[in-house]
Amino acid sequence: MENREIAAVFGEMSNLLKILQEDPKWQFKAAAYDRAKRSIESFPERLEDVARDPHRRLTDIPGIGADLAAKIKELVETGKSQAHQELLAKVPRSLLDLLELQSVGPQKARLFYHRLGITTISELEAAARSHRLRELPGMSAKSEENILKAIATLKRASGRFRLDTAMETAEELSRYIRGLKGVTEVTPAGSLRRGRETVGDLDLLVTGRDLAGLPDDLVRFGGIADVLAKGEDKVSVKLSNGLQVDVRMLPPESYGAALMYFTGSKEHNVALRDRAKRRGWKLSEYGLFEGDKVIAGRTEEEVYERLGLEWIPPELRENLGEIEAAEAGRLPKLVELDDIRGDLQMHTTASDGKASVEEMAAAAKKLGYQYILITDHSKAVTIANGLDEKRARENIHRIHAARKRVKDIKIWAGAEVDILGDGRLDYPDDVLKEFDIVLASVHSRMTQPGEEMTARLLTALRNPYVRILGHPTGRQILRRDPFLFDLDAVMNAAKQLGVILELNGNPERLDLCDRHVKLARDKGLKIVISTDAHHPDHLRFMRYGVMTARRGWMEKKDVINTYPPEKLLASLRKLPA
Ligand code: DGT
Ligand code: CA
Ligand code: CA
Ligand code: ZN
Repeated sequence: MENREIAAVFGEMSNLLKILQEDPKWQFKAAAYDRAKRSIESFPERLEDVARDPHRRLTDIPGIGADLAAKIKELVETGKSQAHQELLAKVPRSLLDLLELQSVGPQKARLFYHRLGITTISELEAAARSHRLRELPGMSAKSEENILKAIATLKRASGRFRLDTAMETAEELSRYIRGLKGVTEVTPAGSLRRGRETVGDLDLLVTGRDLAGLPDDLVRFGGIADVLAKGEDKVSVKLSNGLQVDVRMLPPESYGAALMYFTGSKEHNVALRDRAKRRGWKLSEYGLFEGDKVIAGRTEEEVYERLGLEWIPPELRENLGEIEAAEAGRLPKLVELDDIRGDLQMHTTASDGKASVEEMAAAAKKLGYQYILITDHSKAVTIANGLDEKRARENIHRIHAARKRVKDIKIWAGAEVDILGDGRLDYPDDVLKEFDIVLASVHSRMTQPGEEMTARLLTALRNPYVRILGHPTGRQILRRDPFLFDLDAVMNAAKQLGVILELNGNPERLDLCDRHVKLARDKGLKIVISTDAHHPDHLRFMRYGVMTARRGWMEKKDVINTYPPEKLLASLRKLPA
């Protein structure tokens, strides 16, 4: 059993306790399960290995006491937890689906279940449409509307997985396959290789010597829920997290052509096939052919070259101008993860982060960074323990103190200041001027009409202390749509005022999205790629931000956190004298 599966069981137990509110100690127990879930999600080793190792103790893991350790052992050994099953038996299973909806937590699910007998998303939708929800305590016509929107978003998203889930799953499965007999190479293709923000299914390509035994070995992978097809050169499985994986076994002679074909996109492939046809050739997953003769196929580079093209990075393969650019030798030299020198959005225990300034700085140093900006929340974001003016000043002192203790990395004192409903900021200017760099973001009243949101953002940008606009559209992947507003106008204002737009690289957000990044690039705007880390491990989300920037055609020079520290500071808007 994988860590994420164990974490998911604890997450469900917490939710069930909160929905039922039967257990006399439900609040206490739910909090313990939540803590354990978070701890397990960020634990770097497989719990199963720790549990089976006689020299290790699960109770050494933060948030895991004797009781939870016993439950982990039980899960690892039997695949089930008795306590979890008992809780599940008390309510219809489908009630938990409601929690997938943005704005529905355990309290609301409990309310809908107890007052209206709602047990499924479609029953909830019917109740919202017939205006039965607004009668309930704490609900209104507006909250009914929000629930209908959330249901629509979920329906649209169904069947797709976030990039990070797909990536982690692909890496785990690839590691397993690489260890199997005869395998020399495993490469993820499809939308994952192109770095799309969501992935429909995984496409893994495998090559090697004598792969005859591979299908049988492959289906022994622990996380498989169902084998959908098992042939000589293709195996399709469904994993326990619902993700489908197509694994294809290929001969080395055509590996490049196959990699190109299965990387896609389909639109890119179609355009390349036409190009081959115009030259009297045929391009398929087996190679580039002149009549029956293969003229290229072993590597992607040789296929592109024969077609008169530079090799095109997978992130650009959407038939959105990359083929023309490759023909003209004008492909952008895309930004790379190695170019990144620092991270300009992260939270600490001062607000809702899980680590201290020193711990965040130490983790950033391990990544080779030269600087970080600490950006705790301001007071309006009460759910994230935002800081009032006094605590913000204390936090600046704390950051300055950490600066003296941690060598070889610049630690800048910043804030993620809330943009209030009317566009004013959540701190007065005399507090704003104390920070090295101020980031401003919207976290409330996200459903304002478009004109109001546009005016709100423009007002915020005009505040001379705002240097960066955080997660500009507010969307959350597979959960929440972007705010309605005139992004074009906001981008133009940012350009004129010298405000940098953030590409929030947290895989829940990726905001700006790839299309918007491209729009920013076409306008000549620079961006900063930040992780919005709430834990040292989250600094690694940078890879997803970089992939998205690459999908938006961004080069190193367009991304300010590839600059050395002095140049970065000089590239920000000048502060008032
Ligand atoms: P996904 O899985 O929905 O996130 O997106 P992809 O791009 O991974 O699509 P998928 O898994 O259906 O197919 C993988 C690749 O195989 C795709 O990117 C291009 C190639 N491919 C699939 N079907 C076709 C097709 O009908 N024509 C062409 N030319 N290529 C195809
Ligand atoms: Ca796919
Ligand atoms: Ca596929
Ligand atoms: Zn934020």
